[in-house]
Amino acid sequence: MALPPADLFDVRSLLTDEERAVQDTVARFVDERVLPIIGDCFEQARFPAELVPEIADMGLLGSSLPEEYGCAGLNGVSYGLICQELERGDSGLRSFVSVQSSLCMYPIYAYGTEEQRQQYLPGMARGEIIGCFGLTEPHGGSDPANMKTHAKKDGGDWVINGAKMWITNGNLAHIAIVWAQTDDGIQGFIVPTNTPGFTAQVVHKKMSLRASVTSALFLDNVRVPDSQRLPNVKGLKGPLGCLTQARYGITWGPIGAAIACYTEALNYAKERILFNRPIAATQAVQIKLAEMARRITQAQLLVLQLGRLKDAGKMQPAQVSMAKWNNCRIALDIAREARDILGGAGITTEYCPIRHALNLESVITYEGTETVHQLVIGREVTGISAF
Ligand code: TGC
Ligand code: FAD
Repeated sequence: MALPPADLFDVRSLLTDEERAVQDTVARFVDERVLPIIGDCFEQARFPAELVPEIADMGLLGSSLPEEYGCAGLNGVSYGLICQELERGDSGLRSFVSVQSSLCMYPIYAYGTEEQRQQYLPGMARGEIIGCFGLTEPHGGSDPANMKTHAKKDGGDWVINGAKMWITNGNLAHIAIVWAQTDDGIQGFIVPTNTPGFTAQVVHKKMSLRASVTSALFLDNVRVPDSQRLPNVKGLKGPLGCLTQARYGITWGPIGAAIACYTEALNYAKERILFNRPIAATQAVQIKLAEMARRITQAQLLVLQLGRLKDAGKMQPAQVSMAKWNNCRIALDIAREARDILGGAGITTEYCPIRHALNLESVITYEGTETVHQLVIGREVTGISAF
């Protein structure tokens, strides 16, 4: 029997019944609700906000957090599969879920008070409260330790001033998780976006992640009570701990984009007749397709082991860096190669590779650029920081 082209090593057989059910549910949603509209959304630079209630109903927001907060309580592998299937649709949709789940709900859960958890998490799981995560600043995102945004204590309040750049969901959000320097190190604040002095401005002219909202945030004497501070973490390890969760999801997501591009190129190559034979019958195209299958298979095995380590409580940030680097790279290369196999047709959004390739230019940059992750591995193996 022929092997399934996008799962040559039967990695799916290594999943539990529950994990397979999660993957199938999200896959159906993507096929039926996302793929028919996403090309147009990308062209129109429109985030499909109408899908958020369905995403929430499926339990995809904060899916790994406990049920007592209205979340699905799924394991890490299931979260990975959710990211993979959503990104098979579009990186923008996966971004929305990554930010809400790993960058906003996770810090409230991990660093917040019980009161903050009760106040925000159930509404966020229902998609009624949308969050954004403000770490990056205009002067350079790779080095967040050099943060300029600061919060000053004033009686029982904090007064926050500064600016954040490239913030996913910024103009959709009801709350922003804002990281700021204080006299006591970097701290996180839950800032309602209707607080006086807070403004969000959409970033226009993007050629990537066009079906996602990206914003600049400005904080001008934004005053919040101490009860909005996340009290259980101080220092850069607070935001970096959130990034480990989000980057983990991003190790899985680009596999979905790669599978979408590879599948489209494979089908096209079998039907495109040139020189009296399908281009799939040429050695040059077969080698390209075989190379895509090889790299997808490696990526699938890498993330499954990473997910099993995560679920066993043993996952290390450097392992996440290696998988984020590898899987963004393979997906971007596959998307560009698939675009080539489609010839001129590949430059339109009638086919997915150009959209995925453009999106993946962001995915390989955000949550730590490829170089940052390479240097994390370099530091891990040499013991010397070369940043
Ligand atoms: P360094 O000295 O390495 O670490 C400072 C403290 O943090 C701890 N730590 C981590 N903790 C958890 N997870 C990690 N991945 C961690 N990495 C480090 C570390 O143990 C230390 O703790 P302590 O207790 O000793 O203080 O810090 P560094 O200044 O040398 O920085 C290292 C570097 C360059 C790796 C870091 O700054 C970095 O990762 N830079 C990249 C920044 C980044 O990824 N920004 C992403 C912004 S958010 C985003 O892009 C969202 S897009 C979402 C979407 O739309 O999907
Ligand atoms: P820089 O840090 O200025 O890097 C420029 C170049 O220098 C890169 O090639 C980098 O690899 C290289 N470089 C950096 N340091 C070194 C070094 N030591 N040695 C060699 N080369 C180096 N941020 C958030 O906080 N929240 C969000 O929701 C969010 N969403 C995003 C959405 C999109 C669409 C995009 C594009 C970005 C988003 N970001 C977000 C920001 C993202 O995390 C940053 O773009 C990223 O961390 C890189 O920062 P930078 O763009 O300032 O590039």
